[in-house]
Amino acid sequence: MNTEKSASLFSEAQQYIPGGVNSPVRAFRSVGKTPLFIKKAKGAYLFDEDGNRYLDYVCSWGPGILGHASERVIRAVKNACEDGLTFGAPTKKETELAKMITDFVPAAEQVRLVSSGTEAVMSAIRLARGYTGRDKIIKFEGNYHGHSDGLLVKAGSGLLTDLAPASAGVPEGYTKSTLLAGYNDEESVKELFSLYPDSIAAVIVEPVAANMGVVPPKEGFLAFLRQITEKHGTVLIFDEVITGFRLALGGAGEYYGVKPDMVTLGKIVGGGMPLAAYCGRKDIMQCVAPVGSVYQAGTLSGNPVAVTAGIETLKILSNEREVYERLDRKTSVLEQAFKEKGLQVNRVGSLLSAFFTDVPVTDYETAKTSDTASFAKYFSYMLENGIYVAPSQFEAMFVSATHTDMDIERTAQVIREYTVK
Ligand code: KE4
Repeated sequence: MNTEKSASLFSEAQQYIPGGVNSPVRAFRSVGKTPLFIKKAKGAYLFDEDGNRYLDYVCSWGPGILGHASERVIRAVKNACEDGLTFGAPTKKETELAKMITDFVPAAEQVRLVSSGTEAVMSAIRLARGYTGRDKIIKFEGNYHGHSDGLLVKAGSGLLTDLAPASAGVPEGYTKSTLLAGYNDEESVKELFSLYPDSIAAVIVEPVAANMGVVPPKEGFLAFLRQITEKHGTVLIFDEVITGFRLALGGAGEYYGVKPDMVTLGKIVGGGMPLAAYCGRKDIMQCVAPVGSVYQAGTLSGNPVAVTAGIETLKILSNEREVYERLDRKTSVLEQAFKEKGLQVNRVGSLLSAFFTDVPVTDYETAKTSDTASFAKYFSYMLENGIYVAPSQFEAMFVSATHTDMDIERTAQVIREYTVK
């Protein structure tokens, strides 16, 4: 496969952009390869600058549930552009999208639109602290919630308090109020609440972890979090930037039947445009400026073009809800193929990870037993077969509505023919 143009574009990009990319995972460093420069995408396929075609299981890290360049979304976006790109003033479309979110997402009574998942999570955490008057938050090892300072804490083993930052440039003080528990480890959460019974503002969790690879919640784990946060007057935040509108129209909240106090959304909610949201109980959301004392703002928040893409995407998903059953069935075919290779496979709906380890992956510790060198060899094999999966063992595979049964069957065949090295 000729990738010369990507290689030369990559070396040029590195002169002007750190690492040649605008988000680290795109640099293909953990698989030791040169990233492909994508020229265009349509349906389930990406086309790189050398003219190679790839069946895409990254789907832009989740937004692409309808496949790339859905005609209806593109048409609506083109029309919206004709009316102007941004006004910095309220529009009725923002109300329309906010209403759709309150209709579909069980916990959403009010919504604030922002421009990225990081911004949604950063704002939700500030709001939970402002609402409760408390400082501490609990996050889970292996969960990623964007790159706001207080959430970049060094993962360690088991229960940790007084955490060190996981990134340069984050002052010690910024992570002192962040507590770390074990994902699926109820005892570690109980211990933190016994240490700090009245000073934890929020627990934030990926209801299905997808940033250590896909790790589903153990039976009852989410209900346990709901119960212990209720008992302590702590805000429960489901970070559904990945699972929102992915697992079901109502996301993980609907899928598992557990209602948090707040939800953060991104990716699908913007239909692939820079749009995200935080939402939740009205009494909490009413604490946000200009109504309340918790400040949050954004020049391009609720951008009319991005909102148009989001509205059109959610309209399609809400009118064709059988898409979720189809996604579930297609992804189960891939799950079966990976299992035949003896890999550890975690799947929830159209989210899937095959781990190159021989222990079941149920948390960060077990995820870390994966052989990343073996994963890198698999990644190269898939690429040589025209299949584009995430360039990291610790990311998810995403299936879109445009992956045909033939695409899925071909992928399963390629997986079955692979010899794990
Ligand atoms: P963004 O700021 O990247 O829009 O969203 C941050 C975020 C928040 N919460 C969850 C659960 C997330 O998965 C993310 C971002 N996801 C990664 C993929 N694992 C985005 C890809 C990237 O960093 O380039």
